[in-house]
Parts: sequence; C-alpha cells; structure tokens
Amino acid sequence: MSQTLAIIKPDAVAAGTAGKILAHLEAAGFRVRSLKMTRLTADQAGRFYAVHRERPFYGSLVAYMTSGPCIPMILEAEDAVPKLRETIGATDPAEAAEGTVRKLYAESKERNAIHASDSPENAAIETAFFFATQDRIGL
Ligand code: FUP
Repeated sequence: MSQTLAIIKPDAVAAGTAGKILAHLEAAGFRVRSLKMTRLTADQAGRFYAVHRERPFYGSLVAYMTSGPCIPMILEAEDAVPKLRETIGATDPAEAAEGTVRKLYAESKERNAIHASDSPENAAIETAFFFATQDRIGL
C-alpha cells in the first residue's frame, strides 16, 4: 500500500460537493487516512504552488485557493499516486475523461475541484505540508 495527498478545493467545498467527492474516492478504492478542513493563507497557497510562480495564472490561483476552506487528506491505495491522478482526470474538466472527479465536479481549469500529488516525492512533501507526524495515520 502507498499514500498520496489530495485536496478538495474551495470551489467544491463551496458548492457542497465535498461529500460526493469523498464518496467517489472511497468507491474508487481509496482509504482516507487523515483529513481536515482548513483555509489557506496567501503565504501557504503561494508556497504550495511555488512551482507555478512565474506562470500568468499564479496570482489568480493563489487568490482562488485562499477564497474559502479546502479539505486536504491523505489517501491510501495500491499505487496511490498514479491511481488518484487517473481518478481525478485532466487539469481542465473539458479535457477530463468521463466519470473522473474533475469531469463530474470541476467548474473550470482553475476551479477544478481537487488536487492530487503528481509523484511519490511530492506526495511526501505535500503530506508534510498539511499534516503533523502524529496525524499521518498508517505511515
Ligand atoms: P494538476 O497537476 O492537474 O493539478 O495541474 P498543474 O500542476 O499543471 O496546475 C496546478 C493548478 O494550477 C491547477 F489545478 C489549476 C491551475 N492552473 C490554471 O489555473 N491554469 C492553467 O493553465 C494551468 C493550471
């Protein structure tokens, strides 16, 4: 078993679809190992998406990610990182496969309902970003 980090983003929390997304992830075979609701500060969102700092959408992305609460969680499954990327679908819901979380619940390429780590290395970094050691269940 392996773990990855997901975030149900502010658009989905505001739309009231967080529970449906959680049920979708569990039905897809993921176990929730830790979960909380938090509202990111601009500093936190900026650091989380630092890789995109030079991109034109960076300011807008940080504003969106701080616009309301989000739900970071640790998910566990076999090959959790690639499995979750497949389950959530492409960044832009217009390009996401049928039945994926983003196809079903995302509003737009920016307001796209969910984040998932893109590598085991980033999963470890992003998990530590949100969860203290004692809250990382099953590690
Ligand atoms: P993903 O790994 O699918 O979340 O996508 P990226 O790491 O490429 O992008 C991170 C976030 O930046 C996306 F979830 C939404 C935002 N983004 C935009 O708003 N516009 C873009 O053109 C690309 C990404």
